[in-house]
Amino acid sequence: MKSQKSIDPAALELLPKAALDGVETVWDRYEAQQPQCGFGSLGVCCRHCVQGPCRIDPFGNGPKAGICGASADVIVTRNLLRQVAGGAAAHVDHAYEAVEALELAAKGNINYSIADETKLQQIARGLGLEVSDKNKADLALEVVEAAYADLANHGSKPVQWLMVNAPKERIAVWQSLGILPRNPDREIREAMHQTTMGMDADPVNLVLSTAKQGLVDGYSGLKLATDMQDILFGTPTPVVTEANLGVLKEDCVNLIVHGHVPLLSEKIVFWAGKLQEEAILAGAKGIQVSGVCCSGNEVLMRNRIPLAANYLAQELAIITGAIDAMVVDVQCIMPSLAKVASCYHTELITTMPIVKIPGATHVPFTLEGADDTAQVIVRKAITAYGRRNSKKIHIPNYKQKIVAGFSVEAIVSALSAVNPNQPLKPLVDNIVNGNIFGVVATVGCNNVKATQDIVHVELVKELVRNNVLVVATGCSAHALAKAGFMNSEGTETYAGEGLKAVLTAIGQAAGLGTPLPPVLHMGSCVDNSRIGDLVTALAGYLNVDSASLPVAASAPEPQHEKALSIGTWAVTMGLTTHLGVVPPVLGSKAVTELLTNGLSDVIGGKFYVETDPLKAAQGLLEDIRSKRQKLGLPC
Ligand code: CUV
Ligand code: SF4
Repeated sequence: MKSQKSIDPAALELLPKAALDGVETVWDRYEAQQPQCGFGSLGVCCRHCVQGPCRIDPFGNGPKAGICGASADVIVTRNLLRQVAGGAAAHVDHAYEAVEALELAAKGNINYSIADETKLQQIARGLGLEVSDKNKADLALEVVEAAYADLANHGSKPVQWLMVNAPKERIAVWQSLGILPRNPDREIREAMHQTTMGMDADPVNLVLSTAKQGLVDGYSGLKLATDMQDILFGTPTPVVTEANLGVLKEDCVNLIVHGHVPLLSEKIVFWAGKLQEEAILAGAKGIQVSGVCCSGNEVLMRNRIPLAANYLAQELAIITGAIDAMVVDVQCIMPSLAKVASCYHTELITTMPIVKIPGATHVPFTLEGADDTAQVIVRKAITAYGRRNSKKIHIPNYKQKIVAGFSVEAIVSALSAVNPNQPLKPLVDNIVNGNIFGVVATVGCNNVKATQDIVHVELVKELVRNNVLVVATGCSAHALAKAGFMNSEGTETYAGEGLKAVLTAIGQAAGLGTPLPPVLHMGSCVDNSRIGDLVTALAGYLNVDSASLPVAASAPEPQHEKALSIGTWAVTMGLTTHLGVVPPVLGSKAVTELLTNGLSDVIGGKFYVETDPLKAAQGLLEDIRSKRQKLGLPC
């Protein structure tokens, strides 16, 4: 078992307090689960019918097939397909809510505005819609109609969101493999069907269906969600703020937003601003909103809200004793939060019909009643402030200054300062001349199987030292923010000479007064679509397949099914995709070989599993080097 729980100094400071307060954390429960089931870990346990559970003996002495005859290859791939479909379902559901919000906003039925007309027009043009002098509500309704058409498509047409946004070369590859997704709901339903008892027994066919789910995730989940959210709330531009638990303010009402969909958290941020006076009347200096997980990333990118904690530290945030209320929407919310909150004065508030936690207060969120709900929640936080026990409060004094908000638009605008006519040229030129050796996207979660943040931080340290530009989202971005990779001091400390020179030059040209950070925060998990857009733009500019770019992806500490779907999408984009935690597939040698090797001949990308961050960095550098070689670039 791993020796250390976290490398985050704030987490390390709070763990003894958790023990002292008698509060159990994710790490305690992880220990209690040891040893974890070997069959499950290898992916060779099947519970898809009631004759089971069945398991395959990985050492070959016991059963080689389930009761129905399913082999290890079949069981492993069926399980993987279901996991990736689970992740895709989460993202498509998220996107659907955002489409609905845009529809109601455009019809004037809810109190949300259309904040970014430029983005709306750009998306409409991409969809082939006539933009000319339409008012924004009408145009938004046409975009909404196109989105609903994807979700209600009963024919065999591939989803339009993919067709208009993906690189042409990739579309051809996916078409030849027969994995262009149609209606995303239909594809997810089909994946569930395909994996029930007595269905597909061809591991290769199951892996291809898994790849198709990656595309569902990428275009009908991530891309669609980001597009809708940018139209509604604005496309991010660079912001300066802070990260880690030190952002909590002892003398303020501390309200945490946790989860993923920004529809409620945007309103919370707004009303926390409006109701400051009430907090002051209650004896506080004001209201401090901070973020956990991807809700945190969303309101960070658009509203400069500081990041409090990533996935593994969500309980520790409450253990500071300084959180008055934590409001959650969907995904990555540990059910344990209710028990942790009950040891303090913290009010845990659930808001969604599909996320209720016994012990939490449920305040139902609807788009129509969003302002009322947000006010109720902010006032609950103010009331809870009065119940604080000052003896139980301990806020670790750790935080890092960060620059975030790097949408593709923001990156292009910074680069335009160098070359207004061809903004991508300075980036590409520096990749070509080797000042920037390559680009790696680090994404995804923390996983309790790894020391918190260590894989993110050690991997990225090595990459940027070797002049790799890193773009990050999700809890990876949190980890790197906390570790000081998202400010100009980080450039000084960590970046190799070539990278440092480029970041300094762009920072100067863009009038920032400081170098760009070596890691660009591109947003939440659905904002991985922004990374996809960047990769697509680079491939388009160079007129090459994205699979041949010196670009790779990594989920250093993945835990959620969504991270597997995002990783699968990255593989379909032709990228070598590193996983720093072993996924449950090793029970089949053939499938492991296919995912980590064979797949690259078929689709251009592959998975690369390595738990040691330094070795992983070497592996990714090697991958980038071989891509540079093939493009004839200096290595
Ligand atoms: Ni969506 S999915 S633990 S919050 S990144 Fe963080 Fe990001 Fe993984 Fe969850
Ligand atoms: Fe066992 Fe087959 Fe049923 Fe799975 S589907 S539980 S392998 S009998």
